[in-house]
Amino acid sequence: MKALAAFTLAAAALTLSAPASAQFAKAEDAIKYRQSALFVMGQHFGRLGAMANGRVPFDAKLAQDNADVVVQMAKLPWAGFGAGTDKGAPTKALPEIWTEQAKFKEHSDKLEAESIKLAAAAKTGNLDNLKTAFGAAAGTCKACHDNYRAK
Ligand code: ASC
Repeated sequence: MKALAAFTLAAAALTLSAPASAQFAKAEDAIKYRQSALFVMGQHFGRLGAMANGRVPFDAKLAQDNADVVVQMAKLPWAGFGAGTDKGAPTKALPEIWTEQAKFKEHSDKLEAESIKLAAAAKTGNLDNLKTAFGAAAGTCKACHDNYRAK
């Protein structure tokens, strides 16, 4: 019984820490990983943007599904910005990411928080709620890009 409890706890800890402990064989892999995560997030975020901006009809179920993916994807890129990953593959990541780590983390935390609000807004099934939350989340994308991504 004790062993089972210990095993369950260990398994839970492993699951919870998985995104943050992603390990990479080389800098190139970390760079590809973060770019891939951001790309997938952008695709799903873009689908929400199309609804928020009236380019495609609002579909509450689709909005929910896409926002849920954004919430999960928003957790992933940051593990790919570890020490020594400023070069190793083509990247627009600016050196300030590594010299201003606390500030960079504030930006990523903000994105994660706004993504959660976006998913909550999508769940209401109300387009105006989605528009408001989409605008706030897009603002966090832009703020980070303005500061930490080369033009
Ligand atoms: C997107 C996307 C971004 C953000 C940004 C918001 O859909 O891919 O990077 O929105 O353009 O300003």
